Amino acid sequence: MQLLVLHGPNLNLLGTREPGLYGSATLEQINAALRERAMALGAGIDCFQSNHEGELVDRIQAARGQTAGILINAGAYTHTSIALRDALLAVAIPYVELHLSNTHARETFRHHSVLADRAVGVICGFGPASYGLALEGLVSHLRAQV
Ligand code: CA2
Repeated sequence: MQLLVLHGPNLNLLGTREPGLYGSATLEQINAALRERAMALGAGIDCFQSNHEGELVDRIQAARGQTAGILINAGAYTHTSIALRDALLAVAIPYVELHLSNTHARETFRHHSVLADRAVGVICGFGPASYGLALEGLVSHLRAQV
């Protein structure tokens, strides 16, 4: 089972700033932990981060036929990007939306997601552990489909 992990804008800065909000793990550390956990679950993962909306759209399009499921922390694009929503719906690959912070406990503009209503599920607020929880949820959802 091959999965895609997408990280949106500014998440390349993880571990360098705002540890109180986003934790102290770097993106590399998060990806490494996720890769191990995925392997233990019998899945492989491909991780991709971009600060550019179009690059994320391109990566989603390239996943068609290659990827059973997507984990996505779209960062601030979560709240704004109809382009990412359209791409996810176009490829029709099941996805789980996740966030490090509890977006509902923050500014009101972070309360709405343009991706959430079509996601398999949404995880937020557990820091770097959100990624592992989202992975477990996605894998068990995909296993239940077959
Ligand atoms: O909590 C999350 O995971 C977010 O997706 C993070 C986004 C934010 O816009 C979303 O509302 C919630 C921001 C990512 C910024 O990442 C940084 C990492 C380290 C230092 C500064 C920013």
